[in-house]
Amino acid sequence: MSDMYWNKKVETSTRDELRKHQLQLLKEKVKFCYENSSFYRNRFKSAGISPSDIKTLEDAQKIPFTTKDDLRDNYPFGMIAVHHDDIVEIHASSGTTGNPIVGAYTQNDMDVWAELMARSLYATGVRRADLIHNAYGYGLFTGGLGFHYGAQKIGSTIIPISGGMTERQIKLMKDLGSTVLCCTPSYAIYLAEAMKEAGVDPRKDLKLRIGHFGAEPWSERIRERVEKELGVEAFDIYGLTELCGPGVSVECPEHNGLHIWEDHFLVETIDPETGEVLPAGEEGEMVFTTLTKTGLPLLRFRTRDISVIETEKCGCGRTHSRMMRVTGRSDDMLIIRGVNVFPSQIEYIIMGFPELAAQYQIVLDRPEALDIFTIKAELTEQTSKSTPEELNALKLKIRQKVSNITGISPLIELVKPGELPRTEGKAKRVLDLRSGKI
Ligand code: DLL
Repeated sequence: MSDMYWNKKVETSTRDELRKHQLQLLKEKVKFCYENSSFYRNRFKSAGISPSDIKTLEDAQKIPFTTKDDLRDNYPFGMIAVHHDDIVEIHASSGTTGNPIVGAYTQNDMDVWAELMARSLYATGVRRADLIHNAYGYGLFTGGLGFHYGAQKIGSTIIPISGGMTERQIKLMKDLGSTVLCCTPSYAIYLAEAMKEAGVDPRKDLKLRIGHFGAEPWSERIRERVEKELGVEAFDIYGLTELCGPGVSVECPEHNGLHIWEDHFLVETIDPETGEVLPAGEEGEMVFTTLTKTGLPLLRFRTRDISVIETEKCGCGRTHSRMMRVTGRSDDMLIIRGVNVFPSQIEYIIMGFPELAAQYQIVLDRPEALDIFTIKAELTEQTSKSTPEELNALKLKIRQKVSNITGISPLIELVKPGELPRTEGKAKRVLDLRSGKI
């Protein structure tokens, strides 16, 4: 039985023990932030509170929220609570404008992250003997390296294939006998389709048994499809750059929500409109406090992810509360092929091109497995008279700029002045035709 857990004592400790442990860490972290981060010291002062006001876990509610905007306004290193020399690794994800959100980690943060990823992989049945095909992107995105560190901690064999080159992915999965697949759920579906086309039958030709899918919302219908088509047991895994990356929470074999590793994170659910804290079991925006992070600790960070938290013990014996699937966001962030994109980033880019008028539209569709990302932009009266060659060169420039800033390449459609739909009220900048497509 104990072989089910990476750290049985922690994963199955009573809720009382867990809460006691959280309170101790919360008090220490609040004091640490007050003493080491001018951002938090100022926040505390303007809220009229001091670390000694935090005496219970509920007292955390006295602390003002931290938002993505705070990170953006203090880009890149304004919120770091340690000396620069103590930062050993940087990751990043999309911010709301041109600047990314920077995750800066100390060695302590890296060790915790590897530990939580090992715990997450282990909870789903990954063991030393496994061969892990890791198709999450390596680089600034936390997916690739997060799984990498966790797999190494367990001692499994990691295949750092990263994204793209699907044919080669399939060949290697087959030749090496990979047993675990890690990638976004949409790439898993794409892989399944590509296998069909290549005449590869995953159930006969591959040894896959476990799939770790996350970084974007997915549904039970996708689970049924990937399980059937790839012959894996599919697990949902959640996380964000600001907290560590993947490994904040993961599904166990009961498949009834994702266990949040509460010995490292304090989670609350709030009403996104009023900020009011909601009781367990009610849907709201998840807010996390990092209890052990040192490089860039965050108090009451608003994730904008909407979910429901359940606190009853799970059939697997773990006591850490469970978040249900993320059902949406309380801001306008889009996740396109696993990459976070804010409409404001696109607007910022479009406005930087004097050849374009101010009207644009983002169109997202999913005719097959993968998202199609199109930006329609209106030309000015003058540029609409350009030659086809000039227009092609302009398209390429816009595409490159978007790709540089967001990490994802769109299709660009340049349209005549006045061609995009006008509304009397708010402009409809995003046309998302993907929902319910898979
Ligand atoms: O997506 C970390 C990650 C990598 C998680 C690989 C799981 C697997 P970011 O790029 O910072 O980090 O994006 C974080 O992605 O706030 C959610 O909106 C969304 N997200 C992440 N995991 C899930 C999931 C990584 N399992 C943002 N279900 C988060 C739904 C998810 N949305």
